[in-house]
Amino acid sequence: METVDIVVIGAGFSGLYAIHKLHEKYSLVCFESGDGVGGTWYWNRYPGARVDIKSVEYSYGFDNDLQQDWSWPEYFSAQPDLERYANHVADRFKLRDFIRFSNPVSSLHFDEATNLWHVRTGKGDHVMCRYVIAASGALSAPNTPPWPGMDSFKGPIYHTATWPREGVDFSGQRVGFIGTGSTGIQAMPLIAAQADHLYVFQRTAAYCMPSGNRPMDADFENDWKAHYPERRKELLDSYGVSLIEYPLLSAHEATPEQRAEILETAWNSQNAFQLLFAFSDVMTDPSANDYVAEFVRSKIRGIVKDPATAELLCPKSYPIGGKRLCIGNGYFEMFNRDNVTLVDVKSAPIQAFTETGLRTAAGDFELDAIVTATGFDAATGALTRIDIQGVNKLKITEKWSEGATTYLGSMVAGFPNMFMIHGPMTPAAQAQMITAGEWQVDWTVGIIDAMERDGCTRIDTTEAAEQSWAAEVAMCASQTVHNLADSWYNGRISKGKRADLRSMSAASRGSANCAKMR
Ligand code: N01
Repeated sequence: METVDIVVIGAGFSGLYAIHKLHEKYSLVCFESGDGVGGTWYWNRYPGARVDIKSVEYSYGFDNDLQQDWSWPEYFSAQPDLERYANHVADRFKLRDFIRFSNPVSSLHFDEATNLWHVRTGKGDHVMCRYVIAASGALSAPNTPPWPGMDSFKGPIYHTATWPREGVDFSGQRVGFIGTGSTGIQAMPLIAAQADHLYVFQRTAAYCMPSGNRPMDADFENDWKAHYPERRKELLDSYGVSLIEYPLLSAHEATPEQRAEILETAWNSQNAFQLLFAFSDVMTDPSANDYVAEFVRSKIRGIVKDPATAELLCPKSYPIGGKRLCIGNGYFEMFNRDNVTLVDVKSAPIQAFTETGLRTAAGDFELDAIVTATGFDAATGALTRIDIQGVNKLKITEKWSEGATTYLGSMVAGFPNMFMIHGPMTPAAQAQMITAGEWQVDWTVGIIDAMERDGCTRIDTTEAAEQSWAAEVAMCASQTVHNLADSWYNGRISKGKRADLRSMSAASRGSANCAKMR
């Protein structure tokens, strides 16, 4: 049996950085379930996959030569460029030797007598280690609702998060698409352009603003390269780990003319999410929020020619920003195509997959292929799918049976020496995940270094600390509109997931800086 100091789970962006930070001082192994690096940007290779934060920000800041040398071809990078970047980093910093690919961790058992974790994997590896860093991703365990009859469908079923590497040709096919979140909205316009017909099965309409993606502008890039050190610091010191100018004007204080002008500017800003920061109270006051929500509904009615389709596409049941704001490239425009049909599965839910397609309460749809973009078992899923047993053989699934509890999203009481990056109740995708991942890894490395320096063998948190963090997260959540929508932020999407504020990651963005201070 092998013994190392540290096991890292996952070779996504945080895992790669953890390897880089630690491998010279400690013996280390990283287990990765895919056969390449990049995590999210390795798996999510569906058509249209693209980040919605500017790549000059959404990139590593730990090495100035790297950020000076690298050039992003577009403002908001597409998946192939992000995967290429992850591979470049793995090669440049010689990280691959530490990674065992296609080798998912299957169990983590803590041995109290030795204070060691026993790590077992799908390929049969058994490694003992002193510390575990779970960089397994907040959005990495795909969610597929268990529809009846899925096995009977004769055509292929794709999940966007496990898209075939060789791509899919939908030419001449009738395609059914389930899921109208950030992923679906990116993928569908490209599939519609190729398929014979696209049926969009919508349960909840989405707010979506234009991405404003464009080829990289040399002056913009050079300006960032000239100011990287101070901008990276600004990112780390900022509330959401992304550079945003926070407005001071309340939507209620603005005159109707000011409101119209500010919202139109935000819509055309080519800055994703700008609508949520159009006024100071969009994310905290439902009545202020409604000005912005109504503005987006008016845009949808202006873009989509068929009034009935437009009305169905208008989100009305939750505030804008309550779920993640989607960023599109021609999503609403796509519904003006003759080969796209919107199907309302809120009023007439999907009942089953059939041999030849989908059955909803309103009737049968004949399809050649079905795509699901039904999201993730977010925040906890990547961990609860591993058999994790801590002190007294306590299983993580039992510990979290009433909802996830963590301290700072980093540690779980009863699971010593195990650290999570982007764990439940961290900001996760509410922040900019590469930069947030860097500071969480730095913080974790600081703890490990201090333990080694001081001769400590075991660190744990307490249930009292978890409860106080849960209270802080709940307090932040209660002040935002996130609580007024069902989404992966608060666990109210995955079947069987406890829907309470304790599993809420979105809310902890406000607490993120507090976490950085401790
Ligand atoms: O997943 P989602 P996603 N019947 O959970 C629907 C990040 N991301 O993969 O809203 C019918 O948002 C569900 O319907 P409803 C980003 O953080 C970033 O799209 O629950 N429909 C919803 O429409 C994002 O938030 C980028 O009623 C069902 C959809 O499936 C996160 O990943 C790009 C259903 C799931 O939406 C997740 O996004 C992509 C059912 N039984 C993703 N079950 C960028 O950077 C679920 N749905 C741009």
